[in-house]
Amino acid sequence: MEITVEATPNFALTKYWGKSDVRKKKTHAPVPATPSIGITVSGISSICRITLGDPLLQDTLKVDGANLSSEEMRDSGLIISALRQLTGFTESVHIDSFNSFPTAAGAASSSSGMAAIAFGLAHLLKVFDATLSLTELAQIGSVSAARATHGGFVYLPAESSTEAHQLFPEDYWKELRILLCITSRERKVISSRAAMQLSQTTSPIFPTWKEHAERDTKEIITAIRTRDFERLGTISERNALLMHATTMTSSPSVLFWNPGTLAVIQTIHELRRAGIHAYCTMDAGPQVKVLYESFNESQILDRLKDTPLLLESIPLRVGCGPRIIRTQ
Ligand code: 2P0
Repeated sequence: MEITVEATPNFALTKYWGKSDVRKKKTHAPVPATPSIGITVSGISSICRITLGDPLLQDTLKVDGANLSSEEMRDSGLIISALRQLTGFTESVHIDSFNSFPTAAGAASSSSGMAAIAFGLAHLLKVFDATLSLTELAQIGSVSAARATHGGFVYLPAESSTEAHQLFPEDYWKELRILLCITSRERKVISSRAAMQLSQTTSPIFPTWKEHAERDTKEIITAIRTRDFERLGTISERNALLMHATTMTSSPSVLFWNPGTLAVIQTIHELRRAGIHAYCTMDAGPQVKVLYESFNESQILDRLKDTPLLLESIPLRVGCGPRIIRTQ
């Protein structure tokens, strides 16, 4: 049995950064310490082929053509174990996953990768939402993947009892665009998981971050509801900067940015001073996601052409959740 699926990343407008002390009751999936709102994008994706094989073989996972070690397979292994417990299936699992964008570099590849694995396996094994929701299954592997199991604008509460769910569908705000500005293709030196734990345990501003994260998330929901772009952009940028401030003030300090990150942020600030509304958000890596409305696209792309150290910029739209490409 084989299935090929596609899932796209979910970029946070307000960030999940830190874990709660509690876990999901049924699956022990981690629960975020801060609520987050993210957009599932279209234009880049993780494509994942999953095959079930001889029960005597070991599970395998390849990402972008390279075999991962059993240590690196930990997150997908947790999803597979949860499904083995639930359904009793005995076959080995073989996953071959490709990202059309840099892996583990702050472009949310774990959100799309884990969402694809959870979605593909749930379909192969016919585990539907009544037994175990796809959202919770993905969250076992990576918390942000819970958001990537839905399309459009997705809310992930900081609670164990409420799941990530869609607030507004992908066609809700047709002019909204996200420009993925790639400033490095290297894997990051510290994982999101380790960096957020460090922020949570050592940054003196973590309590302030948590407080603002809750407020920002409430406010951004209103901004989306009223399609108030300036408000959405302002809150997103401030929320990202505060999240990065917690990493910079950790012990030891973690700086995800590179000179290209700063160059893009400065260009966007210049554009704003010139009256063009565009805003930056960054996740756990050096890439910048620029939020803008479609009618400003040519001016923004034109201005960014001259930005030093920017390797590539990819315009993205709001997209739908995972889909099946082929079953065999
Ligand atoms: C987010 N990030 O909300 C935030 C913003 C990065 C910065 O979710 O430990 O790979 O697997 O739950 O989901 C990245 O963290 O971490 C992330 P785990 P994950 O998108």
